[in-house]
Amino acid sequence: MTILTRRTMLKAMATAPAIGAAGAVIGMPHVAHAAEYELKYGNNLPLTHPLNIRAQEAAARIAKESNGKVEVKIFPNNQLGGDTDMLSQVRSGGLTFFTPSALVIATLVPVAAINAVGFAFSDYDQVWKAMDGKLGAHVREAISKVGLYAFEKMWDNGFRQMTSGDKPINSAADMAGLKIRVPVSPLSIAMFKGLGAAPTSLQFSEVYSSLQTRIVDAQENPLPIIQVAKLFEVQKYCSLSNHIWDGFWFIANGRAWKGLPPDLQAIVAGAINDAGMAQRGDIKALNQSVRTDLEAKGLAFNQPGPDSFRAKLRESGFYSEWKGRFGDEAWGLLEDAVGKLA
Ligand code: X2X
Repeated sequence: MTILTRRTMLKAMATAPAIGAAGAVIGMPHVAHAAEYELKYGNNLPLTHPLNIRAQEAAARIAKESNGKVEVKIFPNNQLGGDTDMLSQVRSGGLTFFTPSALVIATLVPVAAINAVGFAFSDYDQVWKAMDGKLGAHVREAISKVGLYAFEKMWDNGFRQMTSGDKPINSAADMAGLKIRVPVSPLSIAMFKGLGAAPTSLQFSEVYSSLQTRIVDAQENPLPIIQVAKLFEVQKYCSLSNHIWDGFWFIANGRAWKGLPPDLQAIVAGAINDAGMAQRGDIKALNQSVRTDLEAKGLAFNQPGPDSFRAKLRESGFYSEWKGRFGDEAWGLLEDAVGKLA
């Protein structure tokens, strides 16, 4: 008798066909033999999110430019488990690629959460200058020290906004006691506690159901995620707080990456970094158009100013505590990009 556990099911799914296989590449001659390098990429987002759309383009380009030698198989939407599972799989080599949010990889590489300090970045010019510059280089270096390779161009998640079920959040005072889901991330927990809320860490795979069953009353994510994960079905209000800028590090298992010959590394890195740049453009455009769609679907929007939140975070000691945790070097690089914070 075969007993199907969650583990054995996940294993079975890992061998099932995934999107992005070489066969899906338009105009490619049929290649009878398997690719020399079969690289698995897992992520936590629905197929319709720009991250998956651009990743499929990258996979097709890699298959083509490598003449079928490299095949990237994509497992979207938590098919291989939640963030915590995928992070351990990419460390062990079970997965070659994963795109954790900066918040999530910070469970392993604490300094990676530096871009998510509350109300630090005010616009995308600041964000990309920092993340493509010294601050990003500092984080990539830290990621390399735990045996992972981070591609040069970070992908965009977006500015995080709050949604809630009972009442809109107009100022920091409305956060008191709010049961809000946050990612599995020490910084998110500390920040929402600092704001007076009652945060719970849950993997993204559990967000919809935990809102539906009212385990939590609120969550926070960029608008494109609220749209593609259909969170508007289980939330009523959206407060445009822009409280965190969040991005995804495209990371590879270090041994698998070093095992690719340099010419193939160049092909893979070129395709992934270019796809990341295009994905940034997609998210920026979506942030501007998605609100109208979500309003039509019943979400009521408001736009609280940042001042009451910033004041509350200062008062609770959030900035000084995290300055100490990140250290002077990283904090200095952040402040070079955004101005004085604490
Ligand atoms: O879990 C989330 O909220 C998400 C999808 O934004 C991250 O990956 C951090």
